[in-house]
Amino acid sequence: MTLPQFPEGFLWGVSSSAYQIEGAVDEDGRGPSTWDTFAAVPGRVAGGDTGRVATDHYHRYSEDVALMAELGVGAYRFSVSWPRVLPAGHGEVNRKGLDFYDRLVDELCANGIAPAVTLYHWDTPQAVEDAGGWLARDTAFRFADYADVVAARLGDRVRMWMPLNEPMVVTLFGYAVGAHAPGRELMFEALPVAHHQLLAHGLATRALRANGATSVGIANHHVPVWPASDSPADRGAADLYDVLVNDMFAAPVLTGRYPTDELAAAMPGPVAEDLAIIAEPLDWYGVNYYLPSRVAAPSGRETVIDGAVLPPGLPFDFPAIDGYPVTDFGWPVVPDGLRQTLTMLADRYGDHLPPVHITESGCAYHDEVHDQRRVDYLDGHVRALHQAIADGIDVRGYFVWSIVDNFEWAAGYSQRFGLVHVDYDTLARTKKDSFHWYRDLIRAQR
Ligand code: GBH
Repeated sequence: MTLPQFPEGFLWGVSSSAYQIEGAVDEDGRGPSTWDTFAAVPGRVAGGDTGRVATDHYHRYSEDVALMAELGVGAYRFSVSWPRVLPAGHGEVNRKGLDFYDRLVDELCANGIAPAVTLYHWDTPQAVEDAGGWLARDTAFRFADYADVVAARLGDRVRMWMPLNEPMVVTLFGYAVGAHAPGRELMFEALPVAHHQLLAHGLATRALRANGATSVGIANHHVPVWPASDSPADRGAADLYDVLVNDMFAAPVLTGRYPTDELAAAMPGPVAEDLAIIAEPLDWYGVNYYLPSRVAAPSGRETVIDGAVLPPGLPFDFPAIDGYPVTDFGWPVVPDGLRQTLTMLADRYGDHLPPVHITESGCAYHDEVHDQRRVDYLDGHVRALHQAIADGIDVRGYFVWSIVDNFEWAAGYSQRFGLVHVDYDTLARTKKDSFHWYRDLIRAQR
């Protein structure tokens, strides 16, 4: 089949994050992070896995950049580890930690690959967590100081910046239900975590711009929400879920408002003043898409997300989505969900929505080299994206999650998202068929 043609200048990339690939957790002065602490607790991460070695990217980054160069990507989205740069979360800067990112950025530039930097992909310095983490307003200001430190060192070479990755997942998984670090089960008491991250995003955006950044966005997780039925109870549950996972993180950033007065009233601090900071206009908006959510009214049964049993009392349930192939993670493969997500954002935010980048898209399959199912997955999603662009949505880039297999959070190394296979005994990298497919897709563009 012919490969789809995208608009001229469309940016093809790959994504990763620090804790998931770097390893070297005790090296060169890195401080402990919430994920070191969380993964050390038996039962929190599948197989007792930790990020101690991960893919050893900290030492093998040149090899990984060479793979990206062979792939032909225009950009690499990676995250800077806050505890590597500021071991105590603030104060003393760890020069050696920053040096690592300096070398990485230079290596990318030497290979013609634009660095796209996430400042926070979930690895909070443990000291910041001990001082209240995202429940504390002060964390937002500490984060802006950290953004300033990184931008001062790397800003001359970084093409795109995004302060945060998926504040929704940190709020819901990290603080509301406890499936991720720091493992809190605060349910609706976790709402301040959303607000403080959004404030951190706004403050960091200003700090980046003060250092000359000209391309700042966010990587938000979005899902099309499918009500399980037309019943008022199911529709009500679906609407609430939609507000909590989609609108609560998009509307403040894009329009300066929380989706409902109730939510605004539930947030801590001078909310109206904060919203003016949170809504600092962005150069682009990043969407991470994996799968839709089917939502029903609570059933009384146990609710499981990504293998984690959720605390009782959630106001919704997630019945299975049948009728689609599933990945080895058990997620349904719904390429049209990507188009639906983009349509939802365009309909909701209209002129407030800047050009979009798909900052993550990918799937977990175990196939070591011949991963035809990943090829089919990516091909389907790229075609759905092509359709969304034909519909009139301004999408400027697509980043595959992920360049190499890596530490998949609570699932440890049991799930593989890479275009490149990693043997966790030898740390050898092997290109999968999907790597060659993606290379050919990029080459086939004008
Ligand atoms: C992203 O999170 C992360 O940014 C990245 O670090 C991670 O490796 C990648 O995705 C792959 O997981 O209960 O079946 O409805 C995405 C996190 C994935 C969380 C889907 C909610 C719901 C699955 N989300 N998940 S299900």
